[in-house]
Amino acid sequence: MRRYHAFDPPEYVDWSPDPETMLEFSRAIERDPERARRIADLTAQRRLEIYAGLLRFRLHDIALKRWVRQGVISKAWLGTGEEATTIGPVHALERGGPNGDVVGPMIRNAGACHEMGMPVADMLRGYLATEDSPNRGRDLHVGGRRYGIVTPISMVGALAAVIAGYGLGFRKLGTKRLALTWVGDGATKAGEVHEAFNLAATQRLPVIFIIQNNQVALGTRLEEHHAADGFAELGRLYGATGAPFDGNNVLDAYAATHWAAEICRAGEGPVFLAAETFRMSGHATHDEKEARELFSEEEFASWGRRDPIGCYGAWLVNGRLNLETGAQCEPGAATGVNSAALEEVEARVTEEVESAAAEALAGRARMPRPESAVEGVYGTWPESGRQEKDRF
Ligand SMILES: Cc1ncc(C[n+]2csc(CCOP(=O)(O)OP(=O)(O)O)c2C)c(N)n1
Ligand SMILES: [Mg+2]
Repeated sequence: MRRYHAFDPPEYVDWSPDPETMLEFSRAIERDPERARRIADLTAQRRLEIYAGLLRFRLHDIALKRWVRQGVISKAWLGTGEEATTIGPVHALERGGPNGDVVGPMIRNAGACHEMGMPVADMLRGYLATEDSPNRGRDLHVGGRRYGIVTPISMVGALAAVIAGYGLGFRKLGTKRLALTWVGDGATKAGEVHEAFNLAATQRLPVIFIIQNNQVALGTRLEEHHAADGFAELGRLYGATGAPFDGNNVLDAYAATHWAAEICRAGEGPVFLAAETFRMSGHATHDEKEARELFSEEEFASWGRRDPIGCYGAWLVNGRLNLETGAQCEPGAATGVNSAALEEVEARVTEEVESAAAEALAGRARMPRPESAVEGVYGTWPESGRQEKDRF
């Protein structure tokens, strides 16, 4: 992927595949035969779609960061370095719009929105708070039922209970649909998250909870708010199924979620997946300096070597699959062809995100009418004219 010196984490600016890290990447996807089988089944096209998803997420974040620098918006919450924890799982779901699986993304999981089908322009409009933004300027958290995305609110932990509710609804309706959300390491400490976990476990709901351990909650390091050894045991402690995955390895994330979805659809949910990853920037764009002081240079360097886009791209380029023909080959034999395939994807996604940013900015002058703040809320529903399809 092209580097953006002004926006990328410094560790990525000069990134090249580290042999030891790439070995770990391969081991992670070969370790479990169940997961290895699911990855082997991914066609060349689906592998490229996953790559496009990772790029779209990072480029969306870069577009926001550029707007912050230009003074268009005051700050932005980014998922830099954590993209695989969002993109892999979404690609393992049945994405059927209003009739498919449902996701509840937190702000760190913005990439789930575009991979569920929401146009990037709409996501960016959410930040601009314009009249044409998905929630008409109310909040930068966006979603849409037509895409199967529950619009989050900023209170961390609240979504876990809503997603358990979706699971209960799907069960009662007798569908095979499932609901998935991400719970940050910090958010696991919110009381309602425990209630959601317990309800889902006791009712065996079709829900996947991904504990996204990025080692930090705002300015608090993991060990200051969490005394246990990680989150891998969490599912078992609630009497449910659980497993860890490598949060920087998009294929491991995909395979673990694909496996979990099967369990949920068989009526044996919920599944708790524990992802280990790292926040390569600040909590948002305002505290990058403080975030750099919270962890050592070595910690940033070590996680930087595991950049999810760099690693997956390098794995694809030197892999056993010719991405143009879909044919198996000797590792590295299709290097040139595969590089060209990735470059083509990147050119397309870059153009998509750049056009989306321009499109969103074009609506900047149209801010919502102040009176509209009381429309479309409980007290005035449904007189405000919103359609049933927009309702959550
Ligand atoms: C109930 C609640 N308390 C506090 C906050 C302020 N806050 C926003 S994000 C955050 C940290 C969340 O940490 P974590 O769950 O690990 O998610 P991360 O930001 O690391 O992705 C806090 C304390 C909030 N939004 N909601
Ligand atoms: Mg965190």
